[in-house]
Amino acid sequence: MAAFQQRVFSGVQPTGNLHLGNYLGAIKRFVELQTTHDCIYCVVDLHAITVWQDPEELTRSIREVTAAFIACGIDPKRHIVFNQSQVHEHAELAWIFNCVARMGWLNRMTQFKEKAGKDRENVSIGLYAYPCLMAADILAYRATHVPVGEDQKQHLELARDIAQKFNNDYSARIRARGFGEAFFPLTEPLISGPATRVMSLRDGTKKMSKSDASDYSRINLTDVADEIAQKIRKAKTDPEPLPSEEKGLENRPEADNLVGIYAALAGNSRADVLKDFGNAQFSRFKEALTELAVEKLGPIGSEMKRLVQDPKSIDGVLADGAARARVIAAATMKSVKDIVGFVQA
Ligand code: AQP
Repeated sequence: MAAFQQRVFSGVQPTGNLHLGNYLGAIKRFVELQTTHDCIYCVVDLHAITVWQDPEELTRSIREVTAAFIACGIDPKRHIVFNQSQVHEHAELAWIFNCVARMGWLNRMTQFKEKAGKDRENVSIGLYAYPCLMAADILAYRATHVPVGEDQKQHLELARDIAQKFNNDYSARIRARGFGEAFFPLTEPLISGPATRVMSLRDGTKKMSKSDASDYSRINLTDVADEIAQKIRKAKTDPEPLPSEEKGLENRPEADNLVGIYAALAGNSRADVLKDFGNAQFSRFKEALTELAVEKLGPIGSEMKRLVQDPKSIDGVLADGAARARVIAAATMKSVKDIVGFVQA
């Protein structure tokens, strides 16, 4: 494959309370990648409206996700932070990808099946076409790496399929314009660490998610210490003490989840956690987990609350990021239109 400039892209939907899963599976990784890569982090508001969003709540949520990025340690001056709808190239490229992707590919997407459920006839076309927009988000910047939670793995594979088909379909024109064998990179997903899939605190077999009806299923980034303590205290467990080796977590989804959360917050592995807590009762482990979670998340929540008090300054960050993102996306789009054969001024 042709050599592409190493670039990281990822996005978070402004669809409600950000939780520990979003933090450990995605945003914490975004922060770490800043030292090694040029990064573009996007508040994906076009994705959000694939299901109904109250407009005022959406505005609030866009600012809150931006505040979370900054509070977690993303530097919007060195890297790019913006909301998707300010860069129209995302939607434009998504249309071209709608024409590249095949129905059969989208029919296999499990997230659509889960979200649409039995009500398929009644969900938006946007929800179905969501993965094509996601591919456009990434490929508008010809990004080489995308940090995401495990739930997004299938969508990333689809983005690679779209890139590959575009590269093949237009190979002669791509080569003739000096791009070598491939105009789009086959983006690598970055899914690693002990918390790529954080599970609900009420049910260790279900993903922790913004849309779960029970607030006790998740720890929100803006929860105060008492709320964190209460949720961890009430978290579902089994009657056995913790095992002293990782193998002992098999078939114990709740124990596995809490140990994984501890490891990710502490920056070590499940094996390290079990070295310290093997044979401990859950009551002792939950106390330690609460202390660690409050220590790590408390400052983030306070900083988010401080930042959202100043919406003008958040909007300024988004406008500045969008202007810089637009330069890259516009250049990609110009080449794409030329490759596809559109006449342009
Ligand atoms: N439980 C999770 N564990 C690890 N990573 C997770 N992510 C989400 N949930 C978990 C990762 O967070 C990033 C942003 O997610 P998103 O907001 O774009 O969309 P989502 O996956 O739809 O989030 P939710 O909370 O699961 O929303 P609903 O309830 O609508 O389904 C992504 O990288 C995602 O992998």
